[in-house]
Amino acid sequence: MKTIRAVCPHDCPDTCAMLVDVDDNGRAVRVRGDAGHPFTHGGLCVKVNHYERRTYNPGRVLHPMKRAGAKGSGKFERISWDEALDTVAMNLKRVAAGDPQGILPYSYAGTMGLLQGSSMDRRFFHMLGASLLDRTICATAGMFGMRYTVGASVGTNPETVDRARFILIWGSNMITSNVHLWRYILRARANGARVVTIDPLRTRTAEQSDEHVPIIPGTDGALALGMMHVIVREGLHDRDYLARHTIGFDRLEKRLEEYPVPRVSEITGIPVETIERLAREYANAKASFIRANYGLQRHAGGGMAIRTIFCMPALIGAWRYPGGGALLSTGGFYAKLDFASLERSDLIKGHPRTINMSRLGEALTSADPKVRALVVYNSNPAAIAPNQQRVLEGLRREDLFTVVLEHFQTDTADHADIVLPATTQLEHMDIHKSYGHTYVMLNSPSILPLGEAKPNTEIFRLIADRLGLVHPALKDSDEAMAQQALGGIGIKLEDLKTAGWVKLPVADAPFANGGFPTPSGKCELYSERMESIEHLDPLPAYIPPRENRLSNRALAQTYPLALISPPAHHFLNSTFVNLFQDAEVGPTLEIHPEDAAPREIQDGLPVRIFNGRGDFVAKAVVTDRVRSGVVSAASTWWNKMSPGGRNVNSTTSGEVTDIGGGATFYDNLVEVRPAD
Ligand SMILES: Nc1nc2c(c(=O)[nH]1)N[C@H]1C(S)=C(S)[C@@H](COP(=O)(O)OP(=O)(O)OC[C@H]3O[C@@H](n4cnc5c(=O)[nH]c(N)nc54)[C@H](O)[C@@H]3O)O[C@H]1N2
Ligand SMILES: Nc1nc2c(c(=O)[nH]1)N[C@H]1C(S)=C(S)[C@@H](COP(=O)(O)OP(=O)(O)OC[C@H]3O[C@@H](n4cnc5c(=O)[nH]c(N)nc54)[C@H](O)[C@@H]3O)O[C@H]1N2
Ligand code: SF4
Ligand SMILES: [Mo]
Repeated sequence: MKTIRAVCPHDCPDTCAMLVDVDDNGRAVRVRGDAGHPFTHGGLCVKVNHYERRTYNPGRVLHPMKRAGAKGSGKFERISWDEALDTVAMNLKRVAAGDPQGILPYSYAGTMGLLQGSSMDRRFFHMLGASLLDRTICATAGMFGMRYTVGASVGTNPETVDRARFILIWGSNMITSNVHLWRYILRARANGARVVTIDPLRTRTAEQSDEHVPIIPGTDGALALGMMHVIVREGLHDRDYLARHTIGFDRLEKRLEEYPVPRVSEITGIPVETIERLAREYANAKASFIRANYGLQRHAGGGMAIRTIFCMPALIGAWRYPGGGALLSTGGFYAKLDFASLERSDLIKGHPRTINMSRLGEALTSADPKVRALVVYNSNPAAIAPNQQRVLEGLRREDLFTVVLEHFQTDTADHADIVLPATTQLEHMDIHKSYGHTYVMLNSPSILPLGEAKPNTEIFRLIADRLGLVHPALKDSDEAMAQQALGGIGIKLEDLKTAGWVKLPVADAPFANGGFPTPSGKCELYSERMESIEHLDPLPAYIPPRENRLSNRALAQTYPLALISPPAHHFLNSTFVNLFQDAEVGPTLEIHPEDAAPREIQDGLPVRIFNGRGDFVAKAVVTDRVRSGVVSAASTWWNKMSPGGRNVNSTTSGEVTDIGGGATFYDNLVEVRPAD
């Protein structure tokens, strides 16, 4: 028996350190958390606790396959790697001969490993001159919101959160989607901090908080402005911090006059007294911590909302204290990793266009020049992309050649011409950054690849070779690429192999004395770049959802309910749906009794959820866990495991956020009826 150090690869802020026990036959028999890791402390979540079962699952795709039925039918037959590579190379060559921009790579964070996620794949597509992909599906609105305000995806050092004195969990279901931070929250609470959760749903996290504030989706920016209004009106702001470390307070002060509390109460659906009390508690505690998460930026004004919330810690000087401040992502602390060497954008051939992944439906059905070949890896767009009707219409095009690199036969793989078997984290090496802590981590392979599976990196090396592309960068081994990336922060791969992880130098209160990574070095309450680059208001402002009872009254008359679709506890986006479908009670729609009664909707019976874009069917759960006027469908189910073969993304919009071109999954009005 031996034990190998590994890392959970999934798209989750926690990036857990794992240990894999391998028996003498080379079989992984157990996966567990590594108790030595300073942030993840040895716990894994329910999804990954038995990770070996995912790797050895009988449903794994272990051989190359070609389509043997209509697109979407899921009928395939096994072929050799040789035939698969020849077919892929021939088709990519054919498309590239016309216009290489007709080739579209489509990937996201199925694995967050830097090698299997964004190394050889990028080099390959760059050298081909393929269309570039703007990876916006999750986080770009908030990322740009932070960038214009505090300079980058940086914030509170997560390991100091236990020292916070007041905690706002803002649009985060932490116990489901970021459970390792919860331990720090509990310690802070044991030390006297109050914990308040702002969420339209009474989630597991809201339930365990001291207070739950149910907000109307997409109105968080207004709440932040209202709270800042109260803070300034009552003189609770930190004049010294503002003078030294921010720009534009005088202008912000004027702006805040436009957000008196009654107006904010009308927009957010939160009582005036609650807003005033929260503002005072937040400001008086000084070492106040805001855990913002991505839920609240999946709306038309998502970038501005995050920007507005990130103005709050500077207003009260919370950055002065360990545990104070705000956190959405720690990703920006890794800026010195050498991404340029990994991805080699210097190799880009010509001047290819960029396609926004959140608009895949549009790209596949109306881009000019046409998308003629699609290569999907680390993602399942047939299930997770918005505007699903358009996406599926595109994926079914007979003149589109689609390759999917996968572990499982997903909805997207069902639409492939060629499916290629990819290795899982136990079968390949990788290096990792995190968006919830500050360690660089190494995943060593613990077992040999199963069947004929190969790492993404190797698959792209092989395709490049078949295409006759010649460049030393296309020959680099995984180890060589890891070393190139680590070079930027002066870490040796060998040292990482010994230690397992290396902590980045992040101070306990990184912005106690300013030093924000903005052009001015200050927290930019007034952002010239918002105006010059984005042509948006340089000051925080409330940008309402596109689909909301106040901002679009006409639409709200036909489709009165705001539908959100946050992560299900046992799924990770659409990963694990085929393994844990029984742990969730089938696709559900949570609806408040006051909304259910007039529609004669009964608990446990199927309902049809619809709007102008499409519809899907789910089982009604009549509950006051969701605020009235809001309905919630835990996500993201595979279409083929959903009644009618469609999931919630049949109703979500392909419109994008104010900044960052992000998806607006939760900006979505619908109507609900009992299903026949
Ligand atoms: N178990 C599990 N963990 C996950 C994931 C998963 O699918 N399953 N997904 C991973 C990924 S990719 C990501 S990006 C993160 C996402 O992590 P989060 O950002 O935490 O996830 P969301 O569910 O999008 O948003 C969290 C909460 O926001 C609430 N919410 C929705 N709209 C609004 C709003 O307008 N305002 C406010 N205040 N709250 C709102 C939802 O009800 C939900 O409870 O989690 C990661 N971790
Ligand atoms: N309605 C609604 N839709 C949503 C969301 C929502 O909250 N509501 N959340 C959105 C968010 S935040 C995100 S991040 C996206 C996520 O959407 P995706 O990035 O598509 O994530 P997953 O659905 O988890 O699919 C990842 C796929 O990658 C595969 N994979 C994993 N590792 C590897 C590997 O090493 N090699 C290869 N070739 N494949 C691998 C997995 O098997 C899995 O099928 O979904 C978005 N869609
Ligand atoms: S999904 Fe998140 S919490 Fe679960 S093991 Fe992976 S990193 Fe840890
Ligand atoms: Mo995400």
